[in-house]
Amino acid sequence: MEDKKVAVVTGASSGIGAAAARALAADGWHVVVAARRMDRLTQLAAEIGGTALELDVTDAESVARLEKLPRVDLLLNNAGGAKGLEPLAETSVQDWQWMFDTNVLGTVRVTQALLPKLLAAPNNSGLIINMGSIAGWTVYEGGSAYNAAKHGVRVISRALRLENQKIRVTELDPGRVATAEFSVNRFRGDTSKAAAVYADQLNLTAEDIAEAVRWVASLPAHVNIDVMTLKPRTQT
Ligand code: 8X3
Repeated sequence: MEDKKVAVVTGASSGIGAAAARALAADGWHVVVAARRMDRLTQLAAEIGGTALELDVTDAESVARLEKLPRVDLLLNNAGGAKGLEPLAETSVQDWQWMFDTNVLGTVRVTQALLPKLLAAPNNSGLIINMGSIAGWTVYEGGSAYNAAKHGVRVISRALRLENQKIRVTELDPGRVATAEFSVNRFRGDTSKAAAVYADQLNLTAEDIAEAVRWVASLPAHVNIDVMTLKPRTQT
């Protein structure tokens, strides 16, 4: 890793995570790309000169392996997602558990594992960027569990910001971003339902969010961007 600054990106095997890893690497960061799918990660790490690390944010033992990284200056808590779009009365507790385990507890586990390294970053330059969502600010039909989980991420971002003034904490809250997997996962593999979410609409791309990550990470250590909401122009 030479003496480059090190960024850890969770959920880096696709979508916003992969795009953010590429953008950070292009800006000179050594990026540790972490996720479950090692085949994709190995390819991405080779492309950007980074390190691939197998990570399941729902598994404490897997997360504990992050503690062995010698240096971490930036953590992008990006792993997460939605499952289902049913009214609350029809949701399954398993889906609630999955959404809380990945989005909320995944963020907590990874943050706890890497906080000591982030606090040790030179000149208080450590930075945590949490991937929130406009779902953390509003509630929509069928979104109860995901909305609750992303509201939870926002509480985590605010608590970390209050409690750790030797590092910076930013939450990015994207609206509609057309990525290959988010809606396919939400609709349990139904690709035509997933495609309909973005059809005939102005959408953001993963690269748009990656550009925000790159910019926030490029700022000097005395600047904290607390929250940034990103939407396509026509999403109000
Ligand atoms: C994803 C955005 O609007 O589908 O976080 O909840 S939305």
